[in-house]
Amino acid sequence: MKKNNKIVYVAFADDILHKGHFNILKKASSLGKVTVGLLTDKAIATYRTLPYKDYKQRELAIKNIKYVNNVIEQDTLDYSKNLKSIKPHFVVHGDDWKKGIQKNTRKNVIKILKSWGGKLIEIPYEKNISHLKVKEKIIETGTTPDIRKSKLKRLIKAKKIVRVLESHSALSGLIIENLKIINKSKTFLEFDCMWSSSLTDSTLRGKPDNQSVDISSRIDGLTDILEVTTKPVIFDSDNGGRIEHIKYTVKSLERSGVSAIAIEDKKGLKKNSLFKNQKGVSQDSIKDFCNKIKAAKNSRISDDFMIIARIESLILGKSVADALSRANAYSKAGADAILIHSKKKSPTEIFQFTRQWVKSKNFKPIVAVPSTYSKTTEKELIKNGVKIVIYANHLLRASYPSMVETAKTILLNQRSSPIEKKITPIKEILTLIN
Ligand code: SPV
Ligand code: MG
Repeated sequence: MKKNNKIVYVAFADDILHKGHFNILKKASSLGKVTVGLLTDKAIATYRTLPYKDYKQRELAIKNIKYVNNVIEQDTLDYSKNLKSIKPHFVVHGDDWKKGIQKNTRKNVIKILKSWGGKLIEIPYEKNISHLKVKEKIIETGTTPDIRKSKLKRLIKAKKIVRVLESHSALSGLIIENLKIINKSKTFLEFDCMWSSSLTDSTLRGKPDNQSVDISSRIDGLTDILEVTTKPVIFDSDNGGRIEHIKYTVKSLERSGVSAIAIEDKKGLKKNSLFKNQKGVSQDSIKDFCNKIKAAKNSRISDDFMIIARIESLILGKSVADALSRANAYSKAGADAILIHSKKKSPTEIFQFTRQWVKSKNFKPIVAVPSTYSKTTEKELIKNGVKIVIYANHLLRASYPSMVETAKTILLNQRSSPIEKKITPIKEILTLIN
């Protein structure tokens, strides 16, 4: 067979292209006709953070490279399906995957290619440019509000469950942005998104969680977080305030690049939902709350911005049936997702709700906040139909005992050296913020 009739396969995930990528594609094209298997968001989410650009934008860029003849979807990190379907003579890849999370993928590619005499060609990876360095640059440069905003919908499509952690400060935002773990079973783990919590925003300012901290101060605080991160944000707006003001809140949030607003169906002076005593707190009527949802929906500029309707029926001792009838109504009014809250230690009532809600013709993705039923695993949440899990207050709660212990230790010892081993070295702090 002439060189040009040979089939060459290259899998691709990145969006910020550099010399290393072009070296691979050039080599591939010198061997024959190049088909690029472009990894979908779903495939990428299994081993690293979603790229900056979505599939369609990445496809457009790759299709227009002169070394590429054809682009097809690769929907898993594993190459098997595409390789078996196009039976390439060659697969070309950088040699950087010999180690790390793609090690087994590589072994499998070699094994499959062997069954029809295909070969893996590896190119020495461009050492000066790596994906991580590119990612660092992106954080340094920042992201755009539109790109950040669209990420939540992409994550909902790409992931089994979207993992959200509370951020109340730029520093806590940086932890969420940077923490990446590969566990013992070689699964890539990270938080996908941040929760801007009314409870922790209030606690940070030493005020009760009853809207004493106004929306403007909360958005100011959020700006600090947005300045040093690229991950999406869900904003807890309590009950969204007066219907007349909702459009300004939605517009401010959307302009900042927030992906979703959560609005709860309570009225009057609010109390935190986890307070045992909910006396004096009442739930909005279905009709009035649907009008609020419609007002929020009509104020958003792009479809990427999501309205999350939060149902407080179970918090207020009402039935699962009440919650379900509200979910149906809120969904029809335009809610893009339903947050069902509970303050029970067990997830029983939440799962009674979710198991019925997934069957509804008005179904929208489910958000859960397992603060009290914290023994429940993500696996159980996924099994019961939950799409977004919010760990709503944990970073703030973690910092408090540590600050108290440090203050006490200095006071008791009248010097600071006894606490030094337990707190972050100054050098590490300086590296973090430089
Ligand atoms: C928050 O984090 O502010 C919430 C969740 O609204 S909860 O505290 O459970 O009400
Ligand atoms: Mg709240």
